[in-house]
Amino acid sequence: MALKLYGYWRSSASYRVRIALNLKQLDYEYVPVHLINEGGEQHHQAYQRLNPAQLVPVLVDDDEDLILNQSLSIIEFLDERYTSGCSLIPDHPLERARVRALAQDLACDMQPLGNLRVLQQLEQRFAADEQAKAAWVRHWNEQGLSAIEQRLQTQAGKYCFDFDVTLADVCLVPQIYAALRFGVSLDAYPLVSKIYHNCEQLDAFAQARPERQSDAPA
Ligand SMILES: N[C@@H](CCC(=O)N[C@@H](CS)C(=O)NCC(=O)O)C(=O)O
Repeated sequence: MALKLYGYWRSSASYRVRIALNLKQLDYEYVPVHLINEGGEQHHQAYQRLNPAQLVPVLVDDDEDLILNQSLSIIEFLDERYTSGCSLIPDHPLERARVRALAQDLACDMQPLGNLRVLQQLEQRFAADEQAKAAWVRHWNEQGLSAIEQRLQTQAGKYCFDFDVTLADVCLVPQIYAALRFGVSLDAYPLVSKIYHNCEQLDAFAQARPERQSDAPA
């Protein structure tokens, strides 16, 4: 098998790539990188050779001499390189731009604020306890989701864009999974909630769920 995904079961960015690989109907080998055990395997020298930024995911394709980080770049690469499965980025320039903008709202503006290394700094440098860290994560998710709910009012259908599943849905589902984990209620975001549940009905999303990965605790 040529494609290898280095990831972690509960990492949102790895979850995005797993969904995309499934939607593109691509076989891949999943290589777990434990973000907590042994000081965090993302910091080990062997992994830093793949990604000096010490973050998952990384996609490796030995056949193509490819080592690629950044989930959005990985997903766009897969979408352009492989015609199998569904297309995750629409053809029309305006639709493409809108899909990318929503994906970036989620993956660039929301997710990094709840990242493990940010929460570790809050704890180590600013004495934040579990409650304070959860409040921090909830705050940024609620602020981000309010904006996303408003945006969806003008464009959503069954999914974030009524035409089909796109990169935006691939980014939405892992963000909601993470938000729910920290106690965010979806009551104030009915469109977000509907789209999350619609995506969850699809096999590609269900198979990518964190609990279903080989490195998830039993
Ligand atoms: N922008 C990157 C973000 C990657 C990222 O934040 N990865 C997290 C897991 S979701 C990570 O590896 N965290 C490890 C750490 O914080 O030490 C992407 O989309 O791939």
